[in-house]
Amino acid sequence: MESQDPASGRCTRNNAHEQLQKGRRMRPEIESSEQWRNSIQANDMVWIPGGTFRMGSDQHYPEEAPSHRVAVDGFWIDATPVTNRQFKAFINATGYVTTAQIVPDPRDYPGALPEMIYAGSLVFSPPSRVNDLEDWSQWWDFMKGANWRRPCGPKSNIKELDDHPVVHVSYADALAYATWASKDLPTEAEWEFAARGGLDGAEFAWGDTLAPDGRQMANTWQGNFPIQNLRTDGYERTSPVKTFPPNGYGLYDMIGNVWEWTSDWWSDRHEADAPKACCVPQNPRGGLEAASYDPRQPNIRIPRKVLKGGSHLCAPNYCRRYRPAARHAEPVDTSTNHVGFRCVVRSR
Ligand SMILES: [Ca+2]
Repeated sequence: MESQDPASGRCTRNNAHEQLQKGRRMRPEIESSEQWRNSIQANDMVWIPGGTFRMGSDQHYPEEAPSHRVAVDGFWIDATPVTNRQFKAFINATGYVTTAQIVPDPRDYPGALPEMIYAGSLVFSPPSRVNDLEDWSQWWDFMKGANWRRPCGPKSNIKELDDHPVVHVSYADALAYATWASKDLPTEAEWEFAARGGLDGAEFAWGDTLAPDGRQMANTWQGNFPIQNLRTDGYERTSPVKTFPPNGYGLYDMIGNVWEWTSDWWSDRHEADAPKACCVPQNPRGGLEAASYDPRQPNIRIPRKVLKGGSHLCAPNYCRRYRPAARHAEPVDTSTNHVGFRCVVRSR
C-alpha cells in the first residue's frame, strides 16, 4: 500500500478550548450580515455554488472507490491554503500553542520509547538511497523542535515564507484557527466539489492531463521519489500560494503544495452510488469516528481524518494523489511539513 503520511505517535493534547475562549474575547464578534460579507471579501474567499457531482474515482486507489453521486449546498471557501502570515495573526491574537509545540502524554502511546516522547513534528528528510518504498521511516524524521515556525527543524525559520501555506498543524490546530476566524473546516465532499472547479469527472483539477503541453499545473514531485527531485515546477518544498494557475472556481493550490485537513472521519471506501437520483446523499459528513482508527496500530487509539489534495511530495512513482478524488487517512494529532488546511463558511 502506497502511503506518504505515517502515523507519528503524537498525542492529542487539547488545549484548544481554553485558548479559543481567550481568542474570542480578543476578537470583535461579526454581528451584522454586512459585516459578515465584508469579512468574506476581506478574507479572499470564493463562493462555490451548490450542486451534484461524482465524488471519488474507480480508476486509482481502492479508498477512492466507488465513484458515487453526492450533492452539496453552496458555501464560501478560502481561495488559498491558510498562509504563515495568516496563521501568525491568529497566534499573535490568541497565544495559541500548536500540538507540535507540546510534549506528548506517554499514556497515549503505550510501548513508545521514552526518548521518543518530545515536542516535535515530522519533517521530510530525503535519503540518498532507499531499500523499500513501503518503509516511510527512511524519509520521515520525527524532528525535535520542528513546528510551524521552524518547518525544517530548530535551525529553520519562516522569514521568507509569509505567503507559503502554514505546515506542521494538527487537526486541532486547524480547527482552532477556523473557529477563531469565525469559519469552519470543509467536509470531504465540499472540498472535492470545490477542487474539481466545475470539471465533473475529470482526472485533475484542470482536466485529464497531468502536465498539459509540459506545463506544471501544481507543486508536486517530478523525478524518482524520494531520492531525486527534479524540481521541474520550480519548487523542492512548499511554494507561495497562487504560484500555479487557479481552477475553474478561482481556487489556488487545491492540488499539490500541501495536503489539507477536512472534517470527515476516515473510511476505507466510499459508500455505494445511490440507486436513484432521489436518494443521492446531501451534504455527507463522512464515516464514524469509531471506524477511523488504524487497524495496523491497535494499541494507539488516535482517530483519523481525511486529508485531500496531495502535496509537493506526491510523485508519479510513489503517490499519485495529486487529484481531487484522492484521499488519505491522517491521525488527528499528526503534523508534518506537507500538511496544511483552508477554511469554509457555510451560507447563512
Ligand atoms: Ca515541486
